[in-house]
Amino acid sequence: MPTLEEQRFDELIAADARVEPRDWMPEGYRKTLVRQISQHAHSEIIGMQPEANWISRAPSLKRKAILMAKVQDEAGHGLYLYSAAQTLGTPRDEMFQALVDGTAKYSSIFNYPTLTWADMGAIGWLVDGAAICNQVPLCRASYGPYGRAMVRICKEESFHQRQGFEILLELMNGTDAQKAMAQDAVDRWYAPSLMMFGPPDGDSPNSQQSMAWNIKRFSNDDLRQRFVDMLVPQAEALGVTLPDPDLRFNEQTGHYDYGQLDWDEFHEVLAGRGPCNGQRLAHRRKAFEDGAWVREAAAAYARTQAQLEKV
Ligand code: FAQ
Repeated sequence: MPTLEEQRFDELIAADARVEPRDWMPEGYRKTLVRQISQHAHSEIIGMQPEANWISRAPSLKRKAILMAKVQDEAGHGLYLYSAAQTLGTPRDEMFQALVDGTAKYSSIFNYPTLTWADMGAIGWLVDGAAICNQVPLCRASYGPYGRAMVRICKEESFHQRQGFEILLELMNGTDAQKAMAQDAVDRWYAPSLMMFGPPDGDSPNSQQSMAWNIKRFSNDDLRQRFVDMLVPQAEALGVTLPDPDLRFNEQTGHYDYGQLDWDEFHEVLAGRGPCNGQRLAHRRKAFEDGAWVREAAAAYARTQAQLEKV
């Protein structure tokens, strides 16, 4: 016999209503949300690094200003998301520790290197494009603070995607060397961006329960398909080739069939053995240590203010 609290929670989910921080929720629901939201926050924060690599080498002042604004947006997304996760009772320090210990995950995509300026275009177009496809449905996630944070994040991601598309478009209208650079970046980022949606549905242990709780609204494969269908006409407009010989329109399904992804590579990256995993975590740890004086100064200031208020 379910308790009254359990009944109320089940009713909220059945009515597709929002669960708020003070509502009772099953422990599994809370844990799933902390896992997904903190992983998402870590992804935004670690995700600043591949692009930050090009801020000082952007080809013009305008490109530098745009790239800096984008990377700052990612910091903001990370902060909203950590705040949303904190409403579930998990302290921020604990989430940070799990990231630097390697016990918490962040998106596989941020463990690939950014070798040329065209990678800024490919990240915006493909990585932010995949992020939007995955995240627009999360605006309707049943947990209120998560869904509301996603609304603003998705608006900003949509600008990010357009700026990436525009970088590639400009390169594709340029010299042969610029065209080759754009194509090379698309060749390297395409498959990893498809893996951002997670393992195939048959190997996704969390999907079913997360969908039953209205956290995830679509399965990993459904979203991946939606992304591929969206990319094909955009690639045609850009004049780039998507690096998949098996990609073709299927008249029967009305969707593009695509080739097998290298799931061994995905699991290697998740296990910490991707091209940049070590570098990304070392950099995050160092940034935290370098910021110690700011935290100490802020705490000292807060103490002084509190004492002044007493007198
Ligand atoms: N990378 O059972 P499922 C961005 C893990 S966008 C690493 O299918 P779930 C914007 C998964 O956590 C990127 N790990 O899991 C940006 C689970 O492990 P666990 C971030 C992955 O949660 C753009 C295990 O595999 N976006 O940052 C990945 O139901 C440009 C089994 O998988 C989000 O996080 C992966 N790709 O579905 C920033 C969106 N895929 O936890 C800077 C929110 C799966 O049991 C520059 N998250 N795993 O140990 C989600 O929608 C979901 O969590 C999925 C995974 C779809 C990622």
